[in-house]
Amino acid sequence: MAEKKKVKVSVVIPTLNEERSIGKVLDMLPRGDEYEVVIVDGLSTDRTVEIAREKGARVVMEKRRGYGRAYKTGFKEARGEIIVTMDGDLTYPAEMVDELVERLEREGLDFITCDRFRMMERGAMNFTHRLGNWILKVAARLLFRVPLNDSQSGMWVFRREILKKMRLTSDGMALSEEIKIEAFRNPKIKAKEISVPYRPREGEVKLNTWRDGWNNLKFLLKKRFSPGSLGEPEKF
Ligand SMILES: Nc1nc2c(ncn2[C@@H]2O[C@H](COP(=O)(O)OP(=O)(O)OP(=O)(O)O)[C@@H](O)[C@H]2O)c(=O)[nH]1
Ligand SMILES: [Mg+2]
Repeated sequence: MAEKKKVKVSVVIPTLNEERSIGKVLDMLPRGDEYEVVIVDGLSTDRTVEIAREKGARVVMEKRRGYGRAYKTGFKEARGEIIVTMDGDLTYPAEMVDELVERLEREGLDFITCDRFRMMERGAMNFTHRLGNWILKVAARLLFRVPLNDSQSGMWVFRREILKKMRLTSDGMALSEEIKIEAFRNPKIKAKEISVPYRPREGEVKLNTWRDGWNNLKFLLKKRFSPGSLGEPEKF
């Protein structure tokens, strides 16, 4: 009997009511035995889950709220050696997955984070979000000495094995900066930032500018000065 081919790449996407875009995102992703898509759904009340299943994605339900919580659950479900992440809202270039995976391998990298700012399309981000992103980036650079242009990007490409070397605690949006800090601060992890296009969102905005921005800043301060207060890191 032929052995089942091993999954090489798991694309993990958290979703909360993304029915307008999730189908299009899934259509843009590469297909084949080497790939799997894991949708981590936060109990969407629209057709997100139905569409994702129709398109052949594996859907994992995570009723506990939060972007970070969804990803930590998704990482445990992923079977691929390489994990790729993105939003379900059509903002990130799903068509670049292959190219980025190839780059990770060719350059012997462990972690890639995709910078959204250098190639951002018109209308993709309003002024307030740009300002918030700038403040958070400067804070991350000052507090952790990480050479990031975009500390909040949600598109990462990494080897699953490095999760064991990371201390990931955030259940919220702050997981995005936390995973980058963990990757760039660890001398055993070869990390790089690469620019990709970033497009206007489809569907309703979920981010609460002031609440999430402030929480992300508070998180950076706690991680720097009182990491014990963040709780137990996730076990992978
Ligand atoms: N499972 C789950 N997914 C979530 C949750 N919050 C957000 N998401 C999804 O996580 C991804 C990122 O959230 P976004 O709302 O796009 O956040 P953002 O990109 O910072 O902001 P906007 O795109 O401007 O709204 C999207 O695919 C959301 O549907 C949650 O609590 N649980
Ligand atoms: Mg988004």
